[in-house]
Amino acid sequence: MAILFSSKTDDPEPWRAALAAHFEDLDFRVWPDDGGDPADVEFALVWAQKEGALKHYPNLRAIFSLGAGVEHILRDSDLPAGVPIVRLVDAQLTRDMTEYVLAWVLYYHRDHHRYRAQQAARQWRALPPVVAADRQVGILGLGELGRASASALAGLGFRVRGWSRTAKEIEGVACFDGAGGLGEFLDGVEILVCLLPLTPETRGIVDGALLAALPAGACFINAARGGHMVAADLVAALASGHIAGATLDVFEPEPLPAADPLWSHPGVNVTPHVASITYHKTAAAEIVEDIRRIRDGGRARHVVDPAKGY
Ligand code: NDP
Ligand code: OXD
Repeated sequence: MAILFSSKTDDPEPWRAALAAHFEDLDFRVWPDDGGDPADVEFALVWAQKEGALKHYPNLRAIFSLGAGVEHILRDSDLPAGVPIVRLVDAQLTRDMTEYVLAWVLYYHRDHHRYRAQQAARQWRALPPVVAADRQVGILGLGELGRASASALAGLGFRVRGWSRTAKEIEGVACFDGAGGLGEFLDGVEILVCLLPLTPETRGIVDGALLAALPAGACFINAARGGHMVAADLVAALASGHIAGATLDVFEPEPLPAADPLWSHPGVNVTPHVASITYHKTAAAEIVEDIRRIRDGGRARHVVDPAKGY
């Protein structure tokens, strides 16, 4: 069975080994030196493929994303028609994202951003504590990742609310949906976390107006995509003091250019797109399960809707 691997950033070798453990007849081809007959290729594992590259394989049965996001596939205007695109849903990916979100929510909840500033000024001053039950956290996006983070925060006793496209019911989480529910969702959110997919509808959603709808002193964590955030608006909101701190894992472009002022902004923590890194062993097992289903005449479990963009 021929599988194509195409990524500028991921090392193919761990994937080759992980898939070889499942398929004795594996013919693992790495783009662009993929050798052999393109007509043999049944499946593609990709991250940001070259525009039009996948059209070269006439018998492709599914395109698997190497991550949860699929905007890096859908930005290709020359995709093969009718081939399902499958996003990654993996318990390890979800656990790692939950850890990242918990770590930074706790950082802001326990005023570490303020203590960091006090340390720089050699100031010894205890700030009045706020208990978790009085802290309002909001999650933009209640999918695989957002839901897990929201539930974990609720389990720690936070007041948690979440926002999604369609209505949800999640124990311990106040759920809001649709454009009409966004204003009510934002009202009073002191720590905002973005876990949305990047689509035409969500691009630029975290702009000046959205940040202004948060209470003064709110903090922002972006673990989704750089394109969700209007960086200039965030910098302005930090400068005015309305936003007290931001943790950013994702940027446009990536890597964040060395000259970008966000690197040295005292109110910003930068991490290099590591909130949840795909772990090839568990991710490969999920992809193998879907390949088996397709070869048995079924369909993959997490096929995206190109019209929605996720
Ligand atoms: P899902 O597709 O499972 O969930 C997406 C959620 O966003 C859903 O709740 C969906 O609503 C909601 N949503 C989508 N569009 C809108 C909209 N227009 N208005 C309101 N809500 C909307 O995605 P995942 O949870 O698996 O992943 C989320 C994103 O996290 C990925 O797309 C990726 O960009 C990012 N990510 C970042 C990583 C990192 O290391 N920084 C690692 C992994 C992922 P509904 O439920 O109604 O459909
Ligand atoms: C993903 C990512 O989408 O790592 O999985 O960003």
